[in-house]
Amino acid sequence: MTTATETAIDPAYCLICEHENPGEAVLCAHCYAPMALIHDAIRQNREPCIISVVGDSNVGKTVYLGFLLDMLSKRAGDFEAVPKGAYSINLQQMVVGHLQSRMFPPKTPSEADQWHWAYYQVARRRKNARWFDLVMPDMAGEALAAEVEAPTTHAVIQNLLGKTAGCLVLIDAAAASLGAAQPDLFGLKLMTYLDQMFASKRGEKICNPVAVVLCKADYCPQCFDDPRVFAETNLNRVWNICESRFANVQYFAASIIGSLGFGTDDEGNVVPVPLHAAPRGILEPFEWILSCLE
Ligand SMILES: Nc1nc2c(ncn2[C@@H]2O[C@H](COP(=O)(O)OP(=O)(O)OP(=O)(O)O)[C@@H](O)[C@H]2O)c(=O)[nH]1
Ligand SMILES: [Mg+2]
Ligand SMILES: [Zn+2]
Repeated sequence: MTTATETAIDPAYCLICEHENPGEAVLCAHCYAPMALIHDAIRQNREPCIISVVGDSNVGKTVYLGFLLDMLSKRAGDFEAVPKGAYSINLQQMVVGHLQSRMFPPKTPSEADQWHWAYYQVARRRKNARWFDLVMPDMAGEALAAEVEAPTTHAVIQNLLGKTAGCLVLIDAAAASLGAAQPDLFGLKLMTYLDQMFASKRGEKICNPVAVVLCKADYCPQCFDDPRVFAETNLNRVWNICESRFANVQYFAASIIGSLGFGTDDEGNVVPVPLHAAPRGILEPFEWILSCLE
């Protein structure tokens, strides 16, 4: 039997990329996953369940994930959630702190060693509920785009998505409702990439649950009425690939902002100012993914 102190100094295999790291390493030398997370996961002695939040740059991944973690730690819904390690709280602290100061958080740097990772144990508050060890990194949209264009550019993304049990694909509904093709085209690229990552047998549909989350729905509230119809109409390319390749897809609308003002930044650019946060539709996609994995 190994004790907690022994585990911390023993060399450890990264649970994301399987690279062997010396015990004192802070980040995995190969994929930059925090080693504290890996030691915590080894101590649990059960396979962690990786849920990934993916999407283009600027769709709202950081804001969404920060609020999701914050809601989980406040026991929203019928969840009981325990963050493992102070590093797991950094993302929600950063996001909530910025919004309280009426600012959006900064763009996530493309370098994987700068990303926030969260490791949570989550279960429903009911008898004999299964505990999930959830690993959720906040990836940068630009790094994801580079990886999707040229697979293996970012080993960490490929390893992570290859091990992902369920995925939240965030799409900018506000831009899509104004007729922009970029959200749909990038979504299509991402779904094609996920199709390759999750593929088991040729020709068979992918069974991993995929929640398509229509973000910034406060700009286009009709999205909340029927997210599926919204996607079919405004994100037809994504909708089609989901129909033909993914067996387990559900559509959700989400928004963090209750009211938005506009101001100028130091360089005189007009920027949105979040006047107050009113999260809506944040837990539902996550709840649905867990219900598929239970
Ligand atoms: N109106 C509205 N705007 C939002 C919402 N969520 C995010 N935004 C806007 O979208 C911008 C980008 O959000 P982020 O969470 O930083 O986006 P990201 O996907 O993490 O982007 P990268 O870090 O570049 O990958 C914010 O600065 C806001 O202007 C929302 O719920 N409503
Ligand atoms: Mg970000
Ligand atoms: Zn690694």
